Order: sequence, then structure tokens, then C-alpha cells
Amino acid sequence: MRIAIVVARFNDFITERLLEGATAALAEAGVSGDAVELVRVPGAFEVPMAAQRVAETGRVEAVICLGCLIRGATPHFEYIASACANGITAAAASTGVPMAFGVLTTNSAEEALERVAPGPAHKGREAAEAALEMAQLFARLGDGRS
Ligand code: DLZ
Repeated sequence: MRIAIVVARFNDFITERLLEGATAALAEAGVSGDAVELVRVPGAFEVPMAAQRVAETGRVEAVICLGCLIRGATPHFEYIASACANGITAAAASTGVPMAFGVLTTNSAEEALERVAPGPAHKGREAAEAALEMAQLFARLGDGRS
């Protein structure tokens, strides 16, 4: 199973922790580091286009999208958040590759930090687990044409 992780650099004090949780969950599920393609982008706005591009290569069975938007620090929070969520939805629909939404949208840095605290509710972990489940589901369902 090959998986891509697209991670935004903006708010990297959070997104690097999302990445750590996602890679730990993949490793625990038996996905080795060699099977993980890491793609870094400037911010959450760029996540969907990179997710689409890496999915189009055909090299990966799922994409984990990671980013962090903090309302108080982001004047156009709503625009970036909806562009990111809608873009990821559209990229998954157009490529047929499942994409997990691990983009935090919080009111404060404190709220974001709570969501990357160690434990099962870590949002990077949750995104990785969702991506793996969807990749396995799609493998079982086939391409829908046979
Ligand atoms: C510009 C911007 C702002 C203000 N806030 C955030 C944020 O909270 N989280 C994030 O991931 N990115 C932010 N960005 C950057 C945009 O996502 C994007 O990278 C730039 O607008 C360049 O297209």
C-alpha cells in the first residue's frame, strides 16, 4: 500500500505534529516509510492542488491532507478553509483516490495544540487511519467498472 501525505508549512508548530502522528499511525499499520510519499506545500490553500497532482500520478492509493488554519490569526480564514475543504473533495472525486481531511480549523493556537496532543484523538493519527480504511475499502470494492 502506497500513501501520500500532503502537509502545509504554515503553522508548522502544529502541522509537523500532525505529520508525526500520521506517520506513526501508518507505521503501526505496517506501512513502511518507503511506501509514504511526502509532499510539502506553503499553506492550506495549496493542499488540494498538490493532493490532486500526486493522486494523478497513480502512485498512491490514498492521500492524507494535513494543515492548520487558526481563525484569530487568519483574516480570510473562511475563504481558505472552504477552498481547502472543497478543493480536497473535488480532487478526491475527480481522481477516484480517497483523501483524508486532516486540516485543523480552530479558533486559537490552544485549540489546535489540543488536537495534536498524544493519544488516540490526535488528528494526524485520525486522518491516517481514515485514509488507510478508505484505501482498503476501495481495493475491496474494485474500480466499479468490472
Ligand atoms: C495567508 C495565510 C494565512 C493568513 N493563514 C493561514 C493559515 O492559518 N493556515 C494556512 O495553512 N495557511 C495560511 N495562509 C497561507 C495560505 O494557505 C496560502 O499558502 C497563501 O495564501 C498563498 O497562496
